[in-house]
Amino acid sequence: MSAADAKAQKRQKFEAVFAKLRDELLEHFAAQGMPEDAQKWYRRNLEYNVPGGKLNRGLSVVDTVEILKGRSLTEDEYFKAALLGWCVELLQAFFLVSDDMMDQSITRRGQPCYYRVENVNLIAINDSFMLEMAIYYLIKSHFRSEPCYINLVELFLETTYQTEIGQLIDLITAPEDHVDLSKFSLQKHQLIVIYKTAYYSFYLPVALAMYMCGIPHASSGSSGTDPYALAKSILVPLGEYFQVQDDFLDFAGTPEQIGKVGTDIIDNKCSWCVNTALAQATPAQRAVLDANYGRKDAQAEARVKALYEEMGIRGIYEEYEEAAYKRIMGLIETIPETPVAKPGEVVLKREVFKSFLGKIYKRQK
Ligand code: DMA
Ligand code: MG
Ligand code: MG
Ligand code: MG
Repeated sequence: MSAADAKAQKRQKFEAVFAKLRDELLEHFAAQGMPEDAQKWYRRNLEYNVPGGKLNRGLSVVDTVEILKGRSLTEDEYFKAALLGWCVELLQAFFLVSDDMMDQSITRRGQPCYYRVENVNLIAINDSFMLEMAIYYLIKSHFRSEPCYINLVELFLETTYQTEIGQLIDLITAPEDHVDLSKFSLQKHQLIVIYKTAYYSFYLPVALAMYMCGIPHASSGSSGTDPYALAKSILVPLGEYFQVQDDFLDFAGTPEQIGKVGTDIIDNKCSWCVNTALAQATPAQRAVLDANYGRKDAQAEARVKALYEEMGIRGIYEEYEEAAYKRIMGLIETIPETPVAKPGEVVLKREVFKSFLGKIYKRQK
């Protein structure tokens, strides 16, 4: 079987679990006497917003459990890992439905943003809450009696809080009515992207897999580093790199390629692109940015894009990508190549992080 076929098969198997979880949620909903139209509405919410993405985050939970256990999973183990993967996708769906409203975006995954669907509008706010709470319903329903249950719940809650903090600083650094580029910096950008993206997209899937495999935290007083802290120290920089890619693709990707229309320039976002341009703009180039960035005007947006091209943002991005790849590889290589484990003990492996890095390196969507 070709690598592409294997990938498609993996995705199909994972998607089959979504159908089961969706039905479980809908059955519970119907069993509470909810009317037919509400059942239809909830089904559309789930189907429109949860399954249509790249599924990188969700599949990573399954991949990580497989790598950590070092063998193929039993049917029950696969189902549980996939369930946690879909919970990450539910969390992502909750964030994206609300993010698209706040960013006033047009399309997502090649279709209209959910809030722009006929008759949805502001009901999308409550629908996003329901996507979020489906996570806790499913985890309770399948993990309630397992020792990792409370760890899973606390991790989802903590990660959600971090992401919301990130969304807050992303939004207030980009006021709609007042453009002040002197408030931006690459340092501020780093803080925003770590909170709004890195924790939920990278640390969360791996830490869920680690908890499911029963990896303990280092007991206080023991000399070894906490494996969760070690994972975070690699996955947060990886997530930062991923969001720089997202910012670059917002400018350089076509809607056909990325499935969404970039809005960062019009939205006055503290993006990697504008910070990189600001860092080396001549006074004349700075004046162009001051006059055109963050305006609700397609011509001003085009002027900023032309300036990015003129300043060679594409080339600077390529250099950034090479450097980020090398730096993260270096972090990964601090993990011992052949970790020592007692029989039956599950420990972190380089491959967990290498597989993640391999999935996003030079991504075009
Ligand atoms: C991504 O921010 C962060 C979250 C929590 C969705 P973004 O607005 O850059 O994402 P996108 O480009 O997908 O709208
Ligand atoms: Mg957005
Ligand atoms: Mg946003
Ligand atoms: Mg973006």
